[in-house]
Amino acid sequence: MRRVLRALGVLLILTAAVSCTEPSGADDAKSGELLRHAEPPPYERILPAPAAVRPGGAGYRLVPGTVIRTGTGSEEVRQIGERLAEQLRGPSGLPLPVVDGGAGDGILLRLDESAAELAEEGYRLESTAAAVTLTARTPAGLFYAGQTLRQLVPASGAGEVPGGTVADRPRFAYRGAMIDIARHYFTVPQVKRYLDQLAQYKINKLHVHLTDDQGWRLAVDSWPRLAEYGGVGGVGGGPGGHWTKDDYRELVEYAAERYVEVVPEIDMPGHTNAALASYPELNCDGKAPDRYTGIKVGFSSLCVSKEVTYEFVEDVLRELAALTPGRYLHIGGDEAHATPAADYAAFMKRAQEAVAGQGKTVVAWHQLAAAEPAPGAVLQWWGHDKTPAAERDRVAAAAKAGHRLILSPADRAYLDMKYDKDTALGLAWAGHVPVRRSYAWDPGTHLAGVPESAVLGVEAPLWTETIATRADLELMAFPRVLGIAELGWSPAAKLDWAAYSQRLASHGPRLTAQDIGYFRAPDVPWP
Ligand code: NGO
Repeated sequence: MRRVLRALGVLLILTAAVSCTEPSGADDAKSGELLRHAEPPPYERILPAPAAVRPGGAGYRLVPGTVIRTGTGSEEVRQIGERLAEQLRGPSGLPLPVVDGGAGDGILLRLDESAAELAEEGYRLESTAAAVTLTARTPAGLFYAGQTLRQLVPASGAGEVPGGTVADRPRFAYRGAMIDIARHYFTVPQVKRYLDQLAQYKINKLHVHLTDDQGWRLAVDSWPRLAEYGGVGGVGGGPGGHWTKDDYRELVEYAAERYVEVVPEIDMPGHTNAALASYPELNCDGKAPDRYTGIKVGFSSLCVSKEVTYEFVEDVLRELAALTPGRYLHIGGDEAHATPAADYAAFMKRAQEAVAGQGKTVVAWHQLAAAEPAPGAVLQWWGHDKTPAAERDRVAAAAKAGHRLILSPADRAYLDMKYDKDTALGLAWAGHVPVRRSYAWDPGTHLAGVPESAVLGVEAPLWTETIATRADLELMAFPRVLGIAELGWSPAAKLDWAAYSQRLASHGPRLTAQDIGYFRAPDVPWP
């Protein structure tokens, strides 16, 4: 039986090699027909593709006596070991106790701060008959080594970690996903679940869009009506809700344990109807509008000429900064169509000063390039192939002036765009975004005049005008968010649709095993 299986495996490897020679330039529909599933060999299945893999030699067999060794001296390494054990116990069915001893067989976690050849978040994984050794310079690297190991262990049942070596490091420092909890409210447990799903693919930033016209979702002590009144409702008039400060802290802590930094966004000066509805004094005419449950954009604005507006901005950002250990505060700045250009520039100047006053770094949507980005401000590009040249040029000029960019091209990285005409959920203002289209671009060369050195990384935003449940979220995010994770992590030389689509397909059963309701996109050769 085993020989038959092995022969089958060889056959599959051969067909994989053949299918990988297919030109990746073929158009979307056509390639969907051409590719058939050919299970890649284990080290080719790792997603995101590692910088370097060298399969070979005897592998390490997981047995009932296998232990995870975290050495002595670091509580953090111990925690990483405990969490890895939890993640491996389910699929393997083994007890996998975590022990202090550093020497012996088993799964070894080694933090080696002197390993200069390993990058900040990089790691090395070696699997031999004697042990699987994970080595990293930082705890984050060790965590990622563990996530790679998870993918080398069979999806179910004990088995073997095939022999070989992975030497890995990320291409970009910022590998993000965003969730909009303002249009439809999502709870902290729901967001934690998403975060867990993302962290295993080495995503390290979670941007939370906390406020918009339809809802204000975070408690602010100095302006309590924001959440109490402005947090009620949402698109379509559902119940809505908001996070208390403890809820937010809980998410931040949970994220940190998975080496994810939370990037909170308070969208200003537009997208502020929920705040304007909560406090009449924030409106130029002193009258509070009704709460809003539709999905139009660009109609609201804070009152730029009133001093109380800046008291509000400073209070909110001060309280938010105090809750946020991460370095970034995102202040929105998109679609301020109800704010005249000069007012916009004046407002963004003060909002950026308020961020700096809290010792944080500004992130804003790329419209900030039309005003004056403060030194060090990061711009988030959400344009698309048809964005006018003047707007692109402004962003390129900002990059030239030293601003780093997060790339979220709407016609590639937006998870709320429909896959195709048959997708029931989602929007289509940036066109349809099939899985192949969302993957097949290179962040290092995507924007003319923006060299790779100006690219901080990538982010896949999930706007929730049409997304209300965990099932909606998973259907739109998966599998596209995995492609964005690979673009953020893997070296440019490894980006290849034919190989990626086989790799992604091999993750189908793993997603199912985790009960992730992904879209079985027709352009992916699922098994
Ligand atoms: C735009 C808009 C959001 C919408 C989203 C829908 C940005 C940055 N502002 O993206 O308010 O929700 O499109 O796709």
